[in-house]
Amino acid sequence: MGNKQTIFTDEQLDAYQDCTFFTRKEILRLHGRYQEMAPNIVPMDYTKDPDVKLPIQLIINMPELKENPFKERIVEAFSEDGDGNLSFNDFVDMFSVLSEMAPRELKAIYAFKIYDFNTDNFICKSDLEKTLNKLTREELTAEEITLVCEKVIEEADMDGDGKLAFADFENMISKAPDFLRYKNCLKNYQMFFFYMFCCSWKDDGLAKC
Ligand SMILES: [Ca+2]
Ligand SMILES: [Ca+2]
Repeated sequence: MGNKQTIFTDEQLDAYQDCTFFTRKEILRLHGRYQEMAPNIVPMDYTKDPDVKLPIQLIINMPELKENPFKERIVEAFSEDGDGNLSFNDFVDMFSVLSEMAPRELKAIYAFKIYDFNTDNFICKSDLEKTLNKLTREELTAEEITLVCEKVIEEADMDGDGKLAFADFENMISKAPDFLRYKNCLKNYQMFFFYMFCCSWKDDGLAKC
């Protein structure tokens, strides 16, 4: 008695453990971080599943995301309401996918969502241009960006419809296992793809949470 946590029921913690890569202790720690961002909104008692969401502006200022050029897209990809607001469940899912324990296949699914800026389930030329502009912090000229994007689509588009479905994207990533050796080689378009993929995830959430 006395030191038993009362934030979640045992069943809730078991469910979080089953659906994420976290231990009970890590879930409680994440609740602490979620709560401290907005102590007036987030209750200490989650046993009755309170309907609480934190706005994207609070989340993107977390140290794990602050420097990431895709921070808004990352948060939006995990926001169930689609507006970028995160419930505690969304918040836990996001950190779980960002963690080192999450398999590459799962990260790939979310990376695809992140780069699909206009959310039409394809990565098209305009999505790639936005991605490349963010990655290179606008160091490339418009012509260079267009050239790289055309090359990437040409190489990765297996069914020839001019845009990349998830299968194209996944295939491209799987062809580039030695990414680290080629990190700075933007001329190698396959590597560029994997570079894109890794860039969103390079700050692993769990280590710092
Ligand atoms: Ca798209
Ligand atoms: Ca295609």
